[in-house]
Amino acid sequence: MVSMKTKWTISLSTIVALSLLFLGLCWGFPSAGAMQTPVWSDNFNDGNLDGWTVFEGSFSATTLRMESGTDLWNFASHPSTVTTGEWRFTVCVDAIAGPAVAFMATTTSGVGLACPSTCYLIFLSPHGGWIRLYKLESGSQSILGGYDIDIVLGTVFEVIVTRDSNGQFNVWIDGTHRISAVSTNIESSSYFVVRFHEGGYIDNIRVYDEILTTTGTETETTTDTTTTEDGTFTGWQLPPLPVEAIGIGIGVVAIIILIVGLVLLLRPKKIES
Ligand SMILES: [Ca+2]
Repeated sequence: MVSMKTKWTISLSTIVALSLLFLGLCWGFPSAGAMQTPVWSDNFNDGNLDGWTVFEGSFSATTLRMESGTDLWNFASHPSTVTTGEWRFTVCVDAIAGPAVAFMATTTSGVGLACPSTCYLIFLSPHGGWIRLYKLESGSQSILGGYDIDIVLGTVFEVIVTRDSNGQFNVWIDGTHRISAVSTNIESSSYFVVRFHEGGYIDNIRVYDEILTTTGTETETTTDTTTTEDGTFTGWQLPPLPVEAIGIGIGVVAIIILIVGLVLLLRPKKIES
């Protein structure tokens, strides 16, 4: 009876070990491409402005977002060469003149409203009562599309801009499709430029080289937004978790499972007497 019981115990532990090994091998190779990786992104949760060049006024990231100073003009740029794909960001409008975000700029030169002088930009204006997509070429402005909206100071907008290889733009504001336009005048980009007047902020910038959004916000359910910093809750999604962190987490779990499986397989067997 003792011998039978010992044999049964060994075979059960072997089954458990093989199962754990199988699980470990499966978990060690997570399916690739589950989430699209941005070409570049910044959520400022590291509290710094690394990668940015402030070329007028001031900005701070101590609130874990890119907060404009209160100068009349505040400009900053980040390298960005994407010309077809998707640009996402959260922007807080907190001054009557309103901010502008140039997502495809070939230069950081220009003055005031004509800076950057060659770019496509989204301009949110409480003063004008609209949100518009502009094209600037050598400082000359033209409106590609827009809509009227009363903007209360302090309002936070979730903006998604897409542009395909035919120059077709689509703009979603807070999940609603608002602007459709076509422009092929500018086909290169060197910078992403933010322009603020007397305050406001931008956060959760993500730039992709392919279009993910075609029907509104459905793809937004898997992305991050501001949930934990300074008590400002602007969405229900989880805080940003990089794909790399998920991969490392899965890898660590897989290694632990493999080790446990190996220990069970290789442990000293009971010798029948
Ligand atoms: Ca942030």
